[in-house]
Amino acid sequence: MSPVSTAQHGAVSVITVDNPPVNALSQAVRAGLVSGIEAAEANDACEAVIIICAGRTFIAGADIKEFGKPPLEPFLPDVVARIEACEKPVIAAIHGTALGGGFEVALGCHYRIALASAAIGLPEVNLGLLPGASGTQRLPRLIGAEKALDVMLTGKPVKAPLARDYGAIDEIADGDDLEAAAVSFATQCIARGPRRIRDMEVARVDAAMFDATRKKIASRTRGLISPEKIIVAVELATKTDFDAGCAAERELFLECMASPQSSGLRHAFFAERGVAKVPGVSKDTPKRDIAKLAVIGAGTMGAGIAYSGLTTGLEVTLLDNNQDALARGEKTIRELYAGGVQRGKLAEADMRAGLGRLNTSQDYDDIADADMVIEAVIENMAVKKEVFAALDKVVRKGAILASNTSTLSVDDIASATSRPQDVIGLHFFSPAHIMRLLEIVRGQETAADVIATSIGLAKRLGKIGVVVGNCFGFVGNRMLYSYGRENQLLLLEGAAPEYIDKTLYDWGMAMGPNAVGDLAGLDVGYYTRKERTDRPDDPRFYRVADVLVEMGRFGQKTGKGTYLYEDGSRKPVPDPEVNALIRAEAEKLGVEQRDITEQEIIERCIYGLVVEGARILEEGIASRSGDIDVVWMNGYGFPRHRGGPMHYADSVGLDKVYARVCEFTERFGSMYWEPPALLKELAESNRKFSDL
Ligand code: 3H9
Repeated sequence: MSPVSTAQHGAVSVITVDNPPVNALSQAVRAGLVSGIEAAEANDACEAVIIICAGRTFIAGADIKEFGKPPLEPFLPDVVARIEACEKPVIAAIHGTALGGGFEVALGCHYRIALASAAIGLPEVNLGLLPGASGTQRLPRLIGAEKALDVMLTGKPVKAPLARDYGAIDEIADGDDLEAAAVSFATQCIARGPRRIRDMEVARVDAAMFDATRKKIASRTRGLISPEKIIVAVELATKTDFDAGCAAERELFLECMASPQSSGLRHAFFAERGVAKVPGVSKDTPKRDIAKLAVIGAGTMGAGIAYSGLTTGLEVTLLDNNQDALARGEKTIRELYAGGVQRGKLAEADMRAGLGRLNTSQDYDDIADADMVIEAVIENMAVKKEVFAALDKVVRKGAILASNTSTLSVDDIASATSRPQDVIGLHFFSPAHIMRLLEIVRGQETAADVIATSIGLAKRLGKIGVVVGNCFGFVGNRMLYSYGRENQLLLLEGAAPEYIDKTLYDWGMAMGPNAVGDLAGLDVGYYTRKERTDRPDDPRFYRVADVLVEMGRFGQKTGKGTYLYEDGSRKPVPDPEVNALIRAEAEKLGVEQRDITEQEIIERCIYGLVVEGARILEEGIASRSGDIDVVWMNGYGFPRHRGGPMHYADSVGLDKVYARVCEFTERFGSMYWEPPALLKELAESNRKFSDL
């Protein structure tokens, strides 16, 4: 059955698209739209046409699942052109989100009416693309080049009332009955006749605006190709006729579509939605009610978690046995709220209500009725066990007991309680109220409803929850060890910190590893390494970092780490003293210093991640390679346009990655570079991690 149907309402033909979940423009929808328009045109009783959608939204775009496959006719630009060419007025009736190709369909229509709750947008940039069905040529004609650029370069949806102010929507429907409002609006449109955007002139624009835009977005779009192509296409809309503009847009679109960047970003899109599919946990798994949250430990992390909980309406008790720490934690929460209000992100009333839900305490008895407890004390097993033993005694049965550990065994922590089924790891990333990632660590005995509830909590907090298995460092920090290890070895082998950092930053990482270490505090890693029972027998292992910490150089917080920080500045300045120290350490350890290429830095650090990621997959710590990618893109500054380390390896070709890893085994020994059996197997059978 076609996902597109037509019904007649008096003089108005109503074409309805019904292609759940988001009415994406599959081939059948495209063909159905063309047939619907042709039938309406041939129908003498029809004087106007409405395109409307069933379900939760107007068309949310081209069908991304079809991308990368041979294109099927009719092509979307032709569908949009066919709608616009209709001799009878065509009206788009929009609810939910009209996005990408969906909004381009609406731009092909002669008029647009929307529910006040609807939004329009051209988010193609988020997929490494540009609007490819004449959006770059039509939207500037409708709302001017500057606003059109803003819509396309941010990729953010624009709410219907603002879109009407821009001129992108003609009418906001009264009430919720969109179809009735559209039918009534159609009578006005019949009187006005078709109004085609292709025939409109683009309002004059100062040519300098394009370069100003380039400068404005430069740092935000570092390394990306599609934003520049969007600017080029919109600039063309102001200079050439409509058809030439569309032809140029098509070429730019196809270039983007063929780029590894778009493939990486499309992978990111699906991988982030894929994390919701968790083995052993289905949509029907019951969830426990969470209204009262207790957070143990009022440090930066605890305060950030408490604040996140408050902003989503939870009642939160922040508990710390140290009164000063508790006061500091409360102050942090108040400052976070005040900052939100100052930046216009929060209403004062929300701040008051949030702070009204905050309690502080030094007494475990005060959290006896909590629905969930999140422990955020120092990363030390003995201390954590003490906390969990105390929780076990006091907190009501059925409450979820979570640890914000970033590395330690959730099973060991659970063993301090009589209810391991209620214990789970919730690894927040710092700053907890900003970072999107939440690693949800299932222990051996964690109950399915505890996992389901934690996934629900992540959503409620606006985070992406990735469920992972229990091992030292889980997915993220376990892999970080390999990445950091290679950075540290490269330092000893003669690559300067600033050289390594610049190489990886230019490759796309949000920051270089040495700058990150100084930001996070080198002491943090130092103490975590001390907790490791499986520390490799290698005197070079994190040698430079250890020596720096033992000298009191913790990073930004002490004004000195791998770099120097002058007068409280956050700008890393290379320190000749550190370079000399590294040379001396290399000599002591018998490591020969040499010239190291950028390619070697990238391959050793990134393939270090890939090798560890492959082991993680082998051990079942991650359910699929996409989960690992989501962790690294959202928690560790891995460039989204490279799709995460595992997708990146897939895109390079696992045969090539494997060959390089084998070379590293030869050169650097098997302690770190023994190729995982899974990598070998996939490389030899010409498969990818994403095929698993
Ligand atoms: C484009 O249009 C190019 C054109 O300019 C030119 C072409 C020539 N296709 O996000 P959700 C699936 S580029 C296929 O969880 P929400 C999604 O994978 C496109 N599938 O729901 C998920 O599947 P599953 C421009 C899609 O309510 C399910 O729908 N458009 C598509 O949180 C639910 O998704 C965009 O970039 C799609 N286009 O959010 C819009 N979209 O259940 C992308 C969604 O199996 N989409 N799915 O995991 C979105 O931003 C959000 O999905 C939306 C709904 C806001 C619509």
